[in-house]
Amino acid sequence: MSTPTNLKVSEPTKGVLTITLHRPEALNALNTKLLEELADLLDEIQSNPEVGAVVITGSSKAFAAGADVREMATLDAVGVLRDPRVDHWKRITAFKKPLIAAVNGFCLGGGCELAMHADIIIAGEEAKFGQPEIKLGIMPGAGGTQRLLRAVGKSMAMQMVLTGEPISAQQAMGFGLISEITIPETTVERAQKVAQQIARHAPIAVEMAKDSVLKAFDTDLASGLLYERKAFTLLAATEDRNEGINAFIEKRKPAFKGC
Ligand code: CO8
Repeated sequence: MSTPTNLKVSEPTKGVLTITLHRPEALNALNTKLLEELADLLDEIQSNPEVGAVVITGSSKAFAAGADVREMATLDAVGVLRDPRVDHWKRITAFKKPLIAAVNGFCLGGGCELAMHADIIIAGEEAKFGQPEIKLGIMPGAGGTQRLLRAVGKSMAMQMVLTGEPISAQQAMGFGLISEITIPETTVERAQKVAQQIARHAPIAVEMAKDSVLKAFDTDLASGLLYERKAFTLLAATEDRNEGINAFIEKRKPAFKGC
């Protein structure tokens, strides 16, 4: 993969890789190039055993202010239909390792949709979450009507999507869109701490646990419980499961190997 120009990527530290969206001139607006670089990077990380979890963040002013409106203005209906970003979003959705969004500042439109692709969102107290597309005569197109509804419920999702007005980090916390509020200076650090905690666990168990929780979004309870049970049973075939249980019994720290 060539070096990304719209992302800053850390070396893995304690099993955690940090990706920083970097288009300061456009408040990290998600253009095709940025999304392609992100999707390529996540594809690559997928098979890197040194990475147990990923933190994605932006700047103190903006996590991301949405899709790139200037680029969108160049697309007609066929252009939107054939938009390569649809495939990039699919690849981001398919990422199997835990993804934690550390959000400060504006988190709008496609930016909010990207944050909602994360498994956990931790936000600074000044963060603003919104789906302002309606003000542009369009609507959310990368999951904003679906994932937002599942995160905050019908009434608040409708209010955000139909008025285009953002909500504060405190409101986002109250509605369950995010899991923690921090002071802005410590948002990334806190997300990295949570990611490190996750990255210490058995990788296959983490992957299956994430997969099972996500299954709840698109299945009924009985099917979800069956799915969970099968994943739980499969884990019994891993060496890490024996290691985890034996380490507990022997009162020592487990040494997981990812198999
Ligand atoms: N796209 C392109 N450029 C942007 C964007 C954007 N989304 N947001 C900000 N910028 C640029 C501005 O144009 C400006 O550039 P310049 O200095 O060259 O004029 C620079 O970033 C700084 O922005 P502002 O001067 O506007 O900064 P303010 O602090 O005054 O305002 C706001 C910040 C409130 C965030 C304001 O910039 C704003 O309203 N931005 C647009 C927000 C928006 O409407 N987002 C939704 C976009 S549509 C979308 O996300 C649809 C997703 C569908 C995905 C489907 C994929 C298949």
